Amino acid sequence: MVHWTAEEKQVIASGWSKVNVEECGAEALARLLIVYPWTQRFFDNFGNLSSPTAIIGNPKVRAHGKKVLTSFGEAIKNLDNVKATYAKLSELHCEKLHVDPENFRLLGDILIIVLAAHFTKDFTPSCQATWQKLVGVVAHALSYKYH
Ligand code: HEG
Repeated sequence: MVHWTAEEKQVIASGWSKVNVEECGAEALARLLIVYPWTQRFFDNFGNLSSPTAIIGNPKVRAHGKKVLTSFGEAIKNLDNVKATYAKLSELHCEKLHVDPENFRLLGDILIIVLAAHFTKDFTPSCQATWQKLVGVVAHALSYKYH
């Protein structure tokens, strides 16, 4: 099981309290779709994704980004139990959505970039390491039910 120190828990709790889930979620998903355009194939029912401007202004991208980051918040509420928290979601992404788990890692790295930009001077190297660990744990938990 993953162990979290009191300091790591503190970094995550205080960082997360400053996150605007709607804004950061929308930004992270839009960046994923722009920087790694092949990820657009999972969202073929989202309408116009034909340019960065279209992606950033797409209300379905915004809504889904918020949904994903809200769900990320569930991992934060259940740090000692992320695998169980995401068991159903892992099954869904594997069996129904067929999302390659590599994409969880890509989104995690993008999320760190988005968070770092929002935290600015508070984003110390040890803070970075803690968020890197968290996105790794989330990606691992979401990949858990893949076979
Ligand atoms: Mg996934 C649906 C969470 C990464 C593609 N994703 C969902 C849903 C949640 C979620 C909560 C709604 C589930 C439901 O309707 O019951 N996703 C989630 C998390 C993360 C993630 C927490 C990583 C941090 N998702 C992810 C990635 C892709 C992806 C990287 C693809 C590149 N998700 C995806 C798709 C759907 C969901 C295609 C269905 C969207 C729809 O049609 O509404």
